[in-house]
Amino acid sequence: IVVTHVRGLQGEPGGRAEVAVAIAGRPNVGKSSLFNRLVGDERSIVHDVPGTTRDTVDTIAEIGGTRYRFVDTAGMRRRARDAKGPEYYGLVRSLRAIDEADVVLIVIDANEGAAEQDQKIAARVAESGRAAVVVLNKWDLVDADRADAIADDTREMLRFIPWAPIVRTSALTKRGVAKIAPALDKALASWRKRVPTAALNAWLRDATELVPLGSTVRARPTRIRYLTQAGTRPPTFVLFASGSITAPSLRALERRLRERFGFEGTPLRLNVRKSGRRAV
Ligand SMILES: Nc1nc2c(ncn2[C@@H]2O[C@H](COP(=O)(O)OP(=O)(O)OP(=O)(O)O)[C@@H](O)[C@H]2O)c(=O)[nH]1
Ligand SMILES: [Mg+2]
Repeated sequence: IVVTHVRGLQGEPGGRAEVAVAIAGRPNVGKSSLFNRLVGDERSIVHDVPGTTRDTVDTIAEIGGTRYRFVDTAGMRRRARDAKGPEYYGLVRSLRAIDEADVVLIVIDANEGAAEQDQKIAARVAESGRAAVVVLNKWDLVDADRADAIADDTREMLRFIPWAPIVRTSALTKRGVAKIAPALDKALASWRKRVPTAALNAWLRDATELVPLGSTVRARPTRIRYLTQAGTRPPTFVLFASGSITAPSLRALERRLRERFGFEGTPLRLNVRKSGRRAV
């Protein structure tokens, strides 16, 4: 018996799994323009595939050697229209697309800044554990003296996803658009990354000395005895600790974990398990 071809993950002969991308954001920020810049100009659009559970059509395109499936969001391919108004309808559809995506492109009109709706999108991204890249579009309309303030305001508004890189683009002039695909790829690499247990625990021996874990049990400070990465997409860690760890301490640990291992573009999950001395 000769096997003539191997089916890929998506059921195509020799095909690789596509990366699912959702382009989310408020009405009029430039989602369709960016989408057209990203795939419309590409000679290599592969095909459109109907969503199985939605009345939408996804687009598959190859950019720089990566196959992407753009998950249709409201306002991405067609104009949003609904009795409740495009703002509401767009948000609902964006939230659904986020859950179906691997990575989310959050598009913001740089001239208007991030709004409450963008915070909701960011919160959903963090909650559903998706990778993300933030795009400040219409950068051509931004005066140079406002650039830093706009970047700062965006960070503050999107504090649920401080790990997301921010790319400045103009779909109009095409400036910065070429930086989007590499940023998506980097975020995805972080999202899928696995750090060996030995490397984590070597790091832990130094890190815990620098992060006060706060909580004490009978005046004895909490110790993390052991750390392991239990999963990816997003990277998920299990910490075996002698007691509870305060939220600020956990955030400090996450910061140091990121500094050491570089997880730009992905949320991380840190699960704490209390373990007795003999547990590990
Ligand atoms: N100056 C400038 N205008 C832009 C840019 N990108 C998009 N526009 C304009 O902004 C308007 C909205 O662009 P769209 O791409 O339709 O925005 P959208 O987010 O898809 O909008 P909805 O589908 O309604 O949600 C259009 O008039 C575009 O020409 C940009 O980078 N700079
Ligand atoms: Mg649109």
